[in-house]
Amino acid sequence: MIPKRRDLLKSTLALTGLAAFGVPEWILPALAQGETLVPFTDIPDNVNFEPGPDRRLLDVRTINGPLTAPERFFTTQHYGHPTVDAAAFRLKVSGLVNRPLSLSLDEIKRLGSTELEAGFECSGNRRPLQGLSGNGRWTGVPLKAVLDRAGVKAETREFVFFGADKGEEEVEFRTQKFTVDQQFGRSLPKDIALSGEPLVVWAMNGQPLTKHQGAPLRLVVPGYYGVANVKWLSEIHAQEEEYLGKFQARWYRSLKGETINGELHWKEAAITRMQLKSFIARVSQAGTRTTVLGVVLNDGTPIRSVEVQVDGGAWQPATLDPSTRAKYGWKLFTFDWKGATPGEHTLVSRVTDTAGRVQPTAEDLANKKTFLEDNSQHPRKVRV
Ligand SMILES: Nc1nc2c(c(=O)[nH]1)N[C@H]1C(S)=C(S)[C@@H](COP(=O)(O)O)O[C@H]1N2
Ligand SMILES: [Mo]
Repeated sequence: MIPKRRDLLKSTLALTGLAAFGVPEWILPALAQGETLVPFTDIPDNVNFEPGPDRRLLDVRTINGPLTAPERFFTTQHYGHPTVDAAAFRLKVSGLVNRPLSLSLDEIKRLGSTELEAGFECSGNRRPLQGLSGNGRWTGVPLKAVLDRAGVKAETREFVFFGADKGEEEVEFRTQKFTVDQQFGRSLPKDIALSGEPLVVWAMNGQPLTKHQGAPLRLVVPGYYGVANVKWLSEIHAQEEEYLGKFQARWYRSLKGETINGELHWKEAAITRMQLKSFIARVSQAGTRTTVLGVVLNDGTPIRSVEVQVDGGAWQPATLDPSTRAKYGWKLFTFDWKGATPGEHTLVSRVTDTAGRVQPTAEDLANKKTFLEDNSQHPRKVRV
């Protein structure tokens, strides 16, 4: 469904509070001045952006500022939304620590408070919708402060983060299958966990986390795919051995062919840092002007350039929105599309980072077997 102008206008009004976050006016759509959306013909009309009470996709055509409002932020998870009583809530820290902890929300907040802008996408996010993506300003305490309070023992090699959500899972072992209770769990190596960057957060965009976002507490690992950001965080376990739970070792992994010394090697790897990606989110017209707005997501490496190609022509430079400069926030870009003639067109964007990585084409990813981590250039079909 193409959002009706009235709905867009409503969301724009709802977002006027964003001025508090320093959103420049130029990025907000000038609907009052007769702006219209250019339809995307690669998005079907009947998409349900809220396919269930606990699932939501962002309609990227409604992006009109750097931060994604909580009621629009995409949401997905494996076992539904557990209810966590914030008053009775305790975060446990166990395993190879000198002082096992059981902290109330207030005790956690007293460990410190910091803010960080971070955007992320689900590793399964892909064309044509690209709706499993969003950007927030998170408030929380560095994970390191929590772990320092517990005193991490020298033998620790990684930390496992468990959510309050669980379900029954079949675990295969050779010719056997066992059905066991599994808590949602993800792990991080010691150096990343203690780097000072991951946060244990309780608020987004200045508001307490919603149930969708993992209230009362979640982990945010800047630069990583969504799966690292454990919601309804309930326990952190320090251990020496490698965690091989379903969502760490099996459900989220990539299988890619890599050519090393002229030979193809098949590599299975866990889903960790976001691969460099851009996509076109919205095209609008106001008077004689046609503006393309797009999104960049990556692991935090600075961006060198974003380019846009129209109907297979030359790559032309796009402009990065100066209000989206946060290292780990998503970046927005705009492109002034000159000479947009009525009819069908294909627009595609390509981002390059300062490490020299260039967003790959779908062809470049031909040897990626699993659908996760699809950061390929996305040719967007539009009708002017
Ligand atoms: N506890 C818990 N945390 C979880 C998940 C889950 O199933 N359980 N799903 C992960 C996945 S796959 C993604 S993409 C993000 C989605 O976060 P969001 O719903 O806030 O957008 O949460 C992650 N954290
Ligand atoms: Mo995900």
